[in-house]
Amino acid sequence: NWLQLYGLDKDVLKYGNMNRTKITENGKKMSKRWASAYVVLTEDAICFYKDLKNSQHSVGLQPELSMQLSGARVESGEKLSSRKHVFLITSGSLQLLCECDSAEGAAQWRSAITDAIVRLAKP
Ligand code: I3P
Repeated sequence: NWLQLYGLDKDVLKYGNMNRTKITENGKKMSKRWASAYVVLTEDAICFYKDLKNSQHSVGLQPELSMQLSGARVESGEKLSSRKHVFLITSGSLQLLCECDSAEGAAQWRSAITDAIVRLAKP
């Protein structure tokens, strides 16, 4: 199945498509470059893969970007974009702005990511 294609050995809590752009990396402000991504949330990380709709080459694909969720934070990103349905994930020195195609979708992602962060913080 596709989980094995991705070499994932962790439980997948949520997956789907969204757009994303880096806001800061290594604490440095980036110029925005939105890209569509296939996103997989596990218990300790959120991984952004090249959008499968735009790629026939899924086998052995590594995530383009992955964020560790331990100590991460999720908040509204509305001040950072003219787009609707956005939220910001901050993990270490990386800030990623994510855009979903509906308010409901964004709320579901925010709550799933927040739940994972809270679980990781529990002793
Ligand atoms: C940016 C591009 C982004 C936009 C950004 C623009 O222009 O239009 O999509 O972000 O707005 O600067 P360019 O392509 O010339 O770099 P949003 O889509 O999130 O609004 P910003 O400067 O207000 O961040």
